[in-house]
Amino acid sequence: MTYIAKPRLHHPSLQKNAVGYTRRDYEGKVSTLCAGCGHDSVSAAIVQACWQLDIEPHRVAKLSGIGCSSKTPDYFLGASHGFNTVHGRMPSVLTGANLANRELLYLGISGDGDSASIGLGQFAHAMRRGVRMVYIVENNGVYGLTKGQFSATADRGSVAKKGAVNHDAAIDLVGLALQLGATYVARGFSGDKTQLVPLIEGAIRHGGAAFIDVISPCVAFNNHAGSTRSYDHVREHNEALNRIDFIDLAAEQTAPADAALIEVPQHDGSTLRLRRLHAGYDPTDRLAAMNQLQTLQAAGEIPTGLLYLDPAASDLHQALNTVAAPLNRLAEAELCPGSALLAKLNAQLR
Ligand SMILES: Cc1ncc(C[n+]2csc(CCOP(=O)(O)OP(=O)(O)O)c2C)c(N)n1
Ligand code: SF4
Ligand SMILES: [Mg+2]
Repeated sequence: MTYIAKPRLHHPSLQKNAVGYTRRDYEGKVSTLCAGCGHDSVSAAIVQACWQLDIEPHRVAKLSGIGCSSKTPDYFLGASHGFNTVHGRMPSVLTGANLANRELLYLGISGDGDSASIGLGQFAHAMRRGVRMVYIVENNGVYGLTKGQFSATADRGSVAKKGAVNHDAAIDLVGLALQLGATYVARGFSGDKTQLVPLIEGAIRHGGAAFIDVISPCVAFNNHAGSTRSYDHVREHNEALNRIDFIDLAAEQTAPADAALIEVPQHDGSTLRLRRLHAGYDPTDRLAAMNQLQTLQAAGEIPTGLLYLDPAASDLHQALNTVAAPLNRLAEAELCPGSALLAKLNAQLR
């Protein structure tokens, strides 16, 4: 047996959400990750967010690549659709699935090795195309599964467990996502679930490419002094720019009286209310976000929170003007244009 199934029985009095599911219905198998691995906290945050947002588990598709992080979809949403791709190829498989059926919620789970090394091109194109999904990178600065080599997101000067120093410049996935046109960009920390759960909820409600970089320490290979991805280092340098206070689904809103609150409307009529923790930070200004990020990171800080949100976000389906119905629901007459139309199309290309 390569996994441990969780007992299905649970207490009949467990609280149910609006669609009739308990929190336990959103769990998966028992995790086989190291005790204390940050990735398990990210799984717990996904469970919490989906339960709170009343998402039916069978309406979710979770896709991943290869790595400890990419194993985690087995540990949450056991009743959802799942696909474990080749290393670094999650974004293209997710793009295809999304184009075939836009009615599902797509969760792309990846690691810093999976997305910043072998899958960097895939990551970039999914962001620039605006594939509607929640793309989470569980970022620990190492290849956890293959025993702790530095990944491409490791900071220059960061020290490995056995003393080697990383001399390469780090790839900042948040900076890249911003530059590539992602319309929801956030950074969380697996050690701060209060911040992370609303960030995931906001991403689920978002109408375009949502990217969340979650600093998720690897306790086996990158949690020592000198590492910039250890629990201690991240706690000490975490600079939260804002907090999502709540996501309100009602269309009618009254303006908040508190100047520290900012309200950002989402494409579906919901509103996301943010509590400003950094004076003057405007999360709807892409250039300002890029500037602020660079400034804080140069000072050794780790900016977290909702870094950027485009309220007018659109997605790949809108760009391609695709049919709304899932392809498997189309009948032959809709799928086959007929020989007359085909001849006309061919004539246009001659
Ligand atoms: C094509 C291919 N190349 C290399 C590997 C070896 N490999 C497996 S996981 C991994 C890196 C995983 O790192 P990351 O995505 O950061 O996940 P983590 O384990 O740290 O969560 C590598 C290089 C592989 N499985 N497939
Ligand atoms: S090796 Fe690291 S990333 Fe993998 S399960 Fe253990 S702590 Fe987590
Ligand atoms: Mg990693």
